[in-house]
Amino acid sequence: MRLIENWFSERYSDNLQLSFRIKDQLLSIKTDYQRIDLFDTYDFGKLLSIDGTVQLTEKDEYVYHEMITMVPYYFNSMPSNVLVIGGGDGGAARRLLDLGIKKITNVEIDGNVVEVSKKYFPDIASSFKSPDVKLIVGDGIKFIKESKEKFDRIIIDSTDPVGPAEGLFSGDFYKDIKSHLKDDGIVVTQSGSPSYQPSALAMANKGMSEVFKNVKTYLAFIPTYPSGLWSFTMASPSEMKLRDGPVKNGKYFNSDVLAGSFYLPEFVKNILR
Ligand code: AG3
Repeated sequence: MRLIENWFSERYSDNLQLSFRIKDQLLSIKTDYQRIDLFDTYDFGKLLSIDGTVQLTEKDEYVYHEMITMVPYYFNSMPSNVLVIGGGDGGAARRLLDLGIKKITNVEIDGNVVEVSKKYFPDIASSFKSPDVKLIVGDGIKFIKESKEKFDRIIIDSTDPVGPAEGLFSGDFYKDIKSHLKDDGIVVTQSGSPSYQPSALAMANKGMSEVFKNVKTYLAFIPTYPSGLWSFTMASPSEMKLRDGPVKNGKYFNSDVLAGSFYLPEFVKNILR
C-alpha cells in the first residue's frame, strides 16, 4: 500500500510548474556539468530531467525527435552527413538512422547522459550501437572549431539556453557552424517555448539571423515541455526549399505537419520581429 504520493515538478517560474506523479525516483547524480534525475512517472513512463527540466519521456519523445530531424531532412538536397550536437540520449541519432542517414557524428558534452540513456532508455540509445553513428564525448563548441568536416545538416539538440548550453545559442557559435555546413546545408536548433520562454526563441532567431540569410521557425506540440507549444529554428546559407517526392510518416510527423508547422501564430511572429 502506498501512503505517500510523490511528485516531480518542473518549475517554470515562481508561480508556475508542471507536476508528474511518480512511482519512483530511479537516479539522481551530479555530474561535472549538470544534475541528472530519472523518474518513473505514472503517465509518461520514464522521464529524464537535467537541472530540473524535462528532457524526454518515454511516451512523448517521438514528437521532439521526429520534428528536430525529419523537418530539416525534407528541405534542400538529400542529406548524407549529419552532425548532432548534444542529443546524448541518442534519440535524434535514432530518427536519423530511420531516415537512412549513413554518417552521423554525435557530440555530447556529458558522457553521463549517454550512460543513463543506455541503461534506462535502451531503445532510444540503441542508435549508439550502430556502426553509422560515431559518438564523441566532448564539447560541441570546441569540436566545431577544430573539425575540418562539412555537414549537410547540423542538429543542435541542447538543453535550454541557461548553464552549459548557453553558448549554443550565440551568433559566434552559429558563425562556426556556418563554416561547417555545405552550401545548401541546414542547421536546426530547439528554441524553447514561445509562450513561456520567448527570449530563447528570440535569442536563437537573432543569433541565426546574424549569420544566415535564410532562417525559419516551426512549431510542434510536446505535452511534457513548458506550455506544450515548442519551437525549432533552422537556417541555411541557401534558400530552403522542400524537395519533391513522398514524405515518410512518423508518429507525429507527416506531410501536413511538414507544411503546417511553419504557419505561425501572430504572437510568435512578433517574437521574431
Ligand atoms: N533537449 C531539449 C529539452 C528542452 C526542454 N526544456 C525544458 N523542459 N524546460 C531535449 C533532449 C532530447 N534529446
